[in-house]
Amino acid sequence: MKMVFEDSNLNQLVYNALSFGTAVMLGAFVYFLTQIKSVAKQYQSGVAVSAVVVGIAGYHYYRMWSGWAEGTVNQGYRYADWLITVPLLVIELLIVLGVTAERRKKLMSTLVPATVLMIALGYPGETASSDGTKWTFWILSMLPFLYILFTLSGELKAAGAREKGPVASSMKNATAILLLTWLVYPIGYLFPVIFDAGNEGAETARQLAYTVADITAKGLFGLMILNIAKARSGDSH
Ligand code: RET
Repeated sequence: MKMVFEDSNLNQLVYNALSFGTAVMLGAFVYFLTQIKSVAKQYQSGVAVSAVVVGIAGYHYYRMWSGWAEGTVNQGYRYADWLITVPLLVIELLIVLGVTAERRKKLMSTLVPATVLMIALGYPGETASSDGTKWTFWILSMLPFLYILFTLSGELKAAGAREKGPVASSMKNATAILLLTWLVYPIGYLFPVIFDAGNEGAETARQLAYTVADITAKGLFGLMILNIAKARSGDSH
């Protein structure tokens, strides 16, 4: 194996994390596919979107992992992955939230462009070498980020208040996972700014943080979406 880092332990740690990420995403892909038919018809597309998200991520993790094994780091795969999957995660949530079709359309028309803007503004900062540029794009990207988080957590709270029993509690779980995992990204991004840019420990921490957050935001969140859809399907049968 060629090495990205001089420290072989850190190199191996990131290699293992990317390999683990690939395995979890591909396993989750198969699982979500088997679950589509287990929910009522109007929620099936929500579970299908979960499968698409982890399928796309599995491919990107495979590319990042094999790149790492050859001694290269391509942050482009992460950003390409987020660019596709983050809008999809928002869409899958809106499908199971139980808002009217009209409201859903309206929410999508602002939230989807906001997610694209957030990721697109992050990339130039992620690949920049100067701290000033990194901070500038971080601040710009935080604006759509905060808008998305406030809007989604407001919708989730409102939806949770409309529901009771298992639907309400699975919505609470989904909200917690959403807020906790999404916060990891803007913090992980700053590791090379807070520490020295060439610090291999900080770079390892950033790769691990992104990987754990991706697994949680896509896989575990997908499970929460499935729980909501299942609880809802029980109600309507
Ligand atoms: C960036 C740049 C710095 C500022 C902010 C960011 C936010 C990224 C987010 C990514 C979410 C990814 C998800 C992936 C799912 O699998 C782009 C790091 C705010 C919130 C949910």
